[in-house]
Amino acid sequence: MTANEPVMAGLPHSEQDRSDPVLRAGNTNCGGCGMSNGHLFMSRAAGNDYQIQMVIPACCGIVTPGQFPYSNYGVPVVASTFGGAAAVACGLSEVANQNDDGYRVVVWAGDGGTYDIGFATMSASAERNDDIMYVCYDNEIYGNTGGQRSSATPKGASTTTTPKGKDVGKKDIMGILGAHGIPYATTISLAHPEDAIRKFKKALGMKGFRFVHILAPCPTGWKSEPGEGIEIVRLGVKAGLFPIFEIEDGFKYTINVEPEMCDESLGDYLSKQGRFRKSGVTVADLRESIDRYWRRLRLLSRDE
Ligand SMILES: Cc1ncc(C[n+]2csc(CCOP(=O)(O)OP(=O)(O)O)c2C)c(N)n1
Ligand code: SF4
Repeated sequence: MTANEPVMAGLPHSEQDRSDPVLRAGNTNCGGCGMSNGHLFMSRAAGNDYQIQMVIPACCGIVTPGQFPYSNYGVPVVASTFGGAAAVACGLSEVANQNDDGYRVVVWAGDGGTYDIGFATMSASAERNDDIMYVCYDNEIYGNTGGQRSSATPKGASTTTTPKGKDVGKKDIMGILGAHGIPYATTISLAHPEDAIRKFKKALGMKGFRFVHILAPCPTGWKSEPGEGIEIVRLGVKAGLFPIFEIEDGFKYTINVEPEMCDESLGDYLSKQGRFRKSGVTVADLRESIDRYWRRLRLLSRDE
């Protein structure tokens, strides 16, 4: 199967070429889109071991495949409303489990669809412990509609609805998902491929509700260089801004990447993105909340 060859959603997996990655060449994502890297890692992790079906609500990810009848996704995809994503995935996974056809059902959603508009349905699905893997590629804005703020937008970032910079910080989505007591919740760094692929494999292999949170650079909205996305993530992780950790069964916290907590990395993280320029947010403005988060994370990850 080649890029731009028509793909019917729901094609029996026996007829799919499993060497196709989830996301194929010729898609419509902007150059340097972190969401594309997320797809690549999920593809590598799935390999020939897992058949994936995706449910994608409104977001850049549902524009990605291009125009019907062509698709640049190499797996079956159902497009859903924001509010419907987790519920549709729940139905598909019930069918997959009853048919025992080996499909792993994945919701692939942006932060707008996860933190805000699809939040209620996602929470209900997590509470039921539906057998789905929910991936949030978090570009910290509503990218597809021109870059409005979401509750994932960090403090100081300019968006079309916060032109002077957002004055409050980001919602703690990992803490919220952890509080649901789901089998697995994890953050993923695109700058740490081994850890990322290990976690995707782990989540794909598990049953029940799994949550995967990716910080996904968006050069268009972040006003950053397309070639610097991975470096920006590396700086964010190094500075402690995006903690890399897992939560199992809601209580077992494991830190996977130790940050250096250095101000220089935080400064570079900010200066590489035009979205922080207007507000003039400084390293000092962010350091206190980063340190506070880490104090909590260290307590939660302590072995009793
Ligand atoms: C209920 C509803 N509200 C608003 C929209 C318009 N809309 C489509 S995509 C989008 C932005 C989605 O943002 P996000 O989930 O963060 O994904 P991204 O576009 O950044 O990839 C919005 C607001 C919609 N389709 N449905
Ligand atoms: S707007 Fe951002 S998230 Fe959307 S395709 Fe472009 S880079 Fe990716």
